[in-house]
Amino acid sequence: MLESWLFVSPPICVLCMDQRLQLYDILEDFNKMSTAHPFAKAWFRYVLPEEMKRGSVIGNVALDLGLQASELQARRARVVAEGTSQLCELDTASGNLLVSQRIDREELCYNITVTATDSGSPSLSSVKVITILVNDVNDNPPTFTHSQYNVNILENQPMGTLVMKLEAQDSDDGTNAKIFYHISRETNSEVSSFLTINPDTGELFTSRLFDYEQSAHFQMKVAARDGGDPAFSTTCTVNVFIQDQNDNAPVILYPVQTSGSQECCSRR
Ligand SMILES: [Ca+2]
Ligand SMILES: [Ca+2]
Ligand SMILES: [Ca+2]
Ligand SMILES: [Ca+2]
Repeated sequence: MLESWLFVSPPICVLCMDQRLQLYDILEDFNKMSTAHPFAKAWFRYVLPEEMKRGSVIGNVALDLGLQASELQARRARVVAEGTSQLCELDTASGNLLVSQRIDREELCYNITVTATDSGSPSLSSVKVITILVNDVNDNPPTFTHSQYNVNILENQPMGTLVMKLEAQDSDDGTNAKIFYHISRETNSEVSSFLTINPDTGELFTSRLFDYEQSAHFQMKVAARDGGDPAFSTTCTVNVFIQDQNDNAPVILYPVQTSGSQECCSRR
C-alpha cells in the first residue's frame, strides 16, 4: 500500500566521486536506468519494512545503476549522511545498500537524496533522488492519554445518552493504527450491561437507566485494539459516578400509619 509508506529522513547521499567523464557516465547510466525503470522517470526507489536488522540488504545500487560492483568501487562510491545519523551503508564489494542503523518509521519522514558529484574544481554535481519507502510494521500499541477517566452523569437519563468519548492514539500507520474500542472482559458483567461503546468512535453510551439509590459508582475497563496482525491492545479504567436527582417522595416512617395505602409506607 503506497499510502502507508513514509520516506526516510534525514537524507542520505550516495556520493560518487571520480573524474568528470566517469561522473557523466554514471549520470548517463542513471538516466538510462531511470527511463527503463518501472517506477519513475527521474529516480528509482527501494521498499523495505521498518525495523529491519542491521546489515539487511535494501537494494543493489550497482545493479540498479547498470554498473559492475567493481566499477562502483573504482569510482569510490560511498554513502554520506547529511543528517546526524547514517541509516544506510554501501557495500562496495557487492554493490548492496545495507541497513546500518535502526530505521524507525515513526521517527522518520520524507526524502532520501542521492547525489552524484565530481572532484573537479569547481565541483560539478547533480542530484538524483532515490526514494526509500519504509513500509509500516505494527510495532506500537494504542495508547490512552490517561490510564483512568472519571465522569459524572445524572441518574434516570434515557438509554443512548452519551456518557463520554474515549480516545486512544496509535503512532503506526494505516490498519496498524486503526483503533477499535470495546468494553473489556475484565469489567463486571452487571456493570457492562449499563453501558455500550461505539467501536469506531470510542463514544460511551448508556444502555440502561442509572438509579442513584441503587448504585452511585460504576467502574469499568475499556480496551483499545489496533488492526495489526498480530494486534496490540491497551486498557484504561473508567469511573462513572451517578449523580442524584430528586426522584423520591419523602416517606413517613414514624408514627407508623395504621390506615392508608401500602404505597405511602413503602420506601418509594
Ligand atoms: Ca517503529
Ligand atoms: Ca510502525
Ligand atoms: Ca499499532
Ligand atoms: Ca434520586
